[in-house]
Amino acid sequence: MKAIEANFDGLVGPTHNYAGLSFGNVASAKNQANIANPKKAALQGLTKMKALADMGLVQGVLAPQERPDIDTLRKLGFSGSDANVLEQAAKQAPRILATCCSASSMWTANAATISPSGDTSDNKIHFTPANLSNKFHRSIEHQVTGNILKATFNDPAHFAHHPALPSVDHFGDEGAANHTRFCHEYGEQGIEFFVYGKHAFDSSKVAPKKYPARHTLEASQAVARLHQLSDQHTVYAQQNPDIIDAGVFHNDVIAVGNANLLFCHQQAFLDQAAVKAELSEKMAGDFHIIEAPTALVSVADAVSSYLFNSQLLSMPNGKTVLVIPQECQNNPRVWEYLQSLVSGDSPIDQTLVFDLKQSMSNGGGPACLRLRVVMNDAEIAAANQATFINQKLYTRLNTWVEAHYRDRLTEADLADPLLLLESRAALDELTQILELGSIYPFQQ
Ligand code: SUG
Repeated sequence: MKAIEANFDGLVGPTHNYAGLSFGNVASAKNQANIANPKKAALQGLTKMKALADMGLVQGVLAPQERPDIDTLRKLGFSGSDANVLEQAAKQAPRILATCCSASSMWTANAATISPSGDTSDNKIHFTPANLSNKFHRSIEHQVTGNILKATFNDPAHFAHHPALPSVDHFGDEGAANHTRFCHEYGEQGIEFFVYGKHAFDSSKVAPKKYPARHTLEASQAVARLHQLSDQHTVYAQQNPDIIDAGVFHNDVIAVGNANLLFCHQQAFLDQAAVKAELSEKMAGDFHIIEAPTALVSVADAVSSYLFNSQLLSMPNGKTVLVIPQECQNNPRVWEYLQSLVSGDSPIDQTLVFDLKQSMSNGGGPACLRLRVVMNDAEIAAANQATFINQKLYTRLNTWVEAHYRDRLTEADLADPLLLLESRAALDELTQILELGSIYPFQQ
């Protein structure tokens, strides 16, 4: 059956800020305490969504989380009115308050792992929200993420929703940031490629030394079992531990794939030759790998420019487009490499540059901001139609952002009880615009 790849981007929430919460993510650490502009962040994201929809791609939007997360603060012992909870947390544990205010759910590549119906034995699309257990501020996302996914893909005849894996380091799961699906035709059986950072139950295996490996092999295997994937069509690869220590905290910072093309850095994987051989063999037939050599693009340049955190898109006209952040244009070595890449006889025809600086400053590029869902016509029709970006929804969301979002936010503002009220008012209206029902704790 004919299918396409839809992209569901995370809408940036009203509390977007720079709190330096992600050890191992260089940009997050570097920009800690910068002044954030949540309004600009949300509008930059919407601009990318609208541009891709205008190019004829199916583009959806996923709602943000409720932040500040008063429920979690109460679980940690803060009590009284909501304003009291914020006040106590700000006084006694400001760093914990910051973790409960992050707009990190914007990076929907980490929302879940998704297997298209062409790969699963019951022919449904399977969703498993990522537990994101390595970072506390992200580990509190998966419950509401599950609610959002169920409200967006809300027909049990087509969509199978699993709960997140157990929230413990052994099953650390970062979702689609470490998962790629290759295929010859989107609607047919594909190859699912799971990349992990370490083995949880075998300490003889190599692992990074400086920064954490957030994702385990055992988590990937559990997701593959839940999604009813077959071994012949699944490939597991370990990330090169040295590049995790150089700031590559997710595989999508060093590799991107789509259809029958893998674009990656020369140092992306441990035993890269074996990984390439297994992918090529299982893909059987026309399969392309573009490997950027270290001599032209260093790992440091890849991390600072986010060259590989790009979206590799198959356009309706058959062309392949690479969506990159402006930071690639600002790096002369990366830009020169890209120019030579697209000018030759390359599987990539064109680059498309976006200004996503607000998100980039927290380590989130074009690919982090989107969750891919391969869907056939029946599945597109079964999804929540109010979540697909078109001119009307784009205009409505722009107006909604202008009305509800601040253009300046610092860590000190997070305790402001007005910010909580503004955020809840915004999200309440958003659930109506996107026809999501009651998905947030404050709506229960
Ligand atoms: O999990 N940054 C996110 C960035 C996620 C990028 N996603 C992908 N590569 N797919 C993270 O590290 C920083 C928040 C802060 O420091 O305020 C943050 O959570």
